[in-house]
Amino acid sequence: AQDCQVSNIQVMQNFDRSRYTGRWYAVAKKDPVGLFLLDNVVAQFSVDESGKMTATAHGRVIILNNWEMCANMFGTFEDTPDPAKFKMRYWGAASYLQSGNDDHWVIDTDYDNYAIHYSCREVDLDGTCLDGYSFIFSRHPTGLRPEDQKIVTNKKKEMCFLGKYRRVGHTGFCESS
Ligand code: AZE
Repeated sequence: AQDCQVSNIQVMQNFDRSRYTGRWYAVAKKDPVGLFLLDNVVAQFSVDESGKMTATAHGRVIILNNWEMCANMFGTFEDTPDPAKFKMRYWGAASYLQSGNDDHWVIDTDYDNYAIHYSCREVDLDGTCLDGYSFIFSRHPTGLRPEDQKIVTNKKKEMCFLGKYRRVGHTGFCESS
């Protein structure tokens, strides 16, 4: 569907959370309104003994008075009837970082190379997304394989986010913390 209705966006079929575990490097992102992770974004997904999905993430942020730091974040995921759609409660290791409860949808992944994430924070009256964010993840810090780029471009269109992404650089800024 390309009518930009949030409710019509297709997500990953038969999402397998255990195959999704491990490290993912953000290679591109579409920002929401307000403060957000700037770059050096790496996420690590786990599945605990009870089968619940959890994650940690870090990324460079600039908060308040131009204070640049590495945000260490945590997320827990609440299941929904759709195995690829979650509610993510998230918070920072430090209280002055952001916390919230966002949708967390896995749009597509091959588990071994790429993953496409989508979150709409605010659905407009016409059913389109008014404020949302999205990450394109890769298993490889060097970026997406050329063969995965076409898939990603198509999904960006389906999410109505095409042209709204920025590349996410990895400079090692968050590697020491
Ligand atoms: C995500 C991967 C799974 C775990 C988490 C993620 C999101 C984190 C944020 C963090 C924002 C922090 C800010 C700090 C000032 C989707 C990357 C927790 C949205 C803005």
